[in-house]
Amino acid sequence: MTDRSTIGVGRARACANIALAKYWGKSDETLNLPAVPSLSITLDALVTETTVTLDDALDARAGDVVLFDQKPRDGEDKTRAVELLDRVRAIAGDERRARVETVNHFPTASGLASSASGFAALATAAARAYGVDASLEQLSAWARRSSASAARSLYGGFVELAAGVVGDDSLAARVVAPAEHWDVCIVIALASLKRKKTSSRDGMIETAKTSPYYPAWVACAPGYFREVRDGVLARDLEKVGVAMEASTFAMHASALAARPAVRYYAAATATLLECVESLRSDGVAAYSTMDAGPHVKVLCMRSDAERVREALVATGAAVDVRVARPGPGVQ
Ligand code: 2P0
Repeated sequence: MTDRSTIGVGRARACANIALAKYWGKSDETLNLPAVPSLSITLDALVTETTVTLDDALDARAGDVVLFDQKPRDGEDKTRAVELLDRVRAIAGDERRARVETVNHFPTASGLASSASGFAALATAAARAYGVDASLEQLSAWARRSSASAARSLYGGFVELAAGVVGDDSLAARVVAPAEHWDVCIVIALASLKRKKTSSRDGMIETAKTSPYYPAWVACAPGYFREVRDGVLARDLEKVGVAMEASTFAMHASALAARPAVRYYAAATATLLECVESLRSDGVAAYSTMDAGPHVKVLCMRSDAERVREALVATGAAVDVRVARPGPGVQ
């Protein structure tokens, strides 16, 4: 039990992350454990702020209130937020319901990893509101249970999440190198502001169930992960970039071979990918990645970021292009 007089409001700010070695597929759906190891950069430009306020006026029947950008949110997003709150309530021994207010400083549900920053911020704010003294590792494991990529957003810089062992609910992410380790940028070209049709969760579950290429993906992913990890530690952009592109396209190939196909790219995606290839033939070290959405994210050195940004803008295929740098963990 916790001391009720000192608790009630928790606030947290977390940054989204972009995976250089991708997570796609689960080894344990109940505990939400990834089937493959992944490695990401936490990004300073994609921020979610969440406040959790315990509210005595909300009884168990009224339930929690979840607001995204000041609008009430129901459905799957709310269910997953309430499940996280339920787990924190069980640990705190406190039944009170909460009001959750989340503000995303970037477009949500379009493949820009809003669930990563969202659940990292929610786990942290909820622990604070309910007076639970949790370590970063515990918060990372709670966030992972809601969204595996969220486990990585508790930490700043370059972060890994191992593949999960079935039944192990303690799996948390850990830091590979701090944000200052390497002066790289991710230039994010938004291909569309539409909400995506297939969530990552549904997309990866369908891929695992029906794609003949899923076993090949699971077999190859640890190799891409090791190459990315070694490359990050050695600050070797070419090594990381080549392995990141291989991880990206293998993940998307496994999804495309699902029945029906799980397809995230749009027409603009191909134009943006071609732009990055042509930058490379002009001698700029720039490499593409894509997540569960049509956007293209480009890894390059900070000194090349402006040139990459201008080239992506000049294609006319992006609705917005922004530059992000390795950012901090949850605050
Ligand atoms: C990643 N993605 O490593 C990969 C690459 C999208 C493509 O993690 O089911 O929202 O909630 O654990 O974490 C997005 O999936 O999925 C994701 P759940 P999540 O960043």
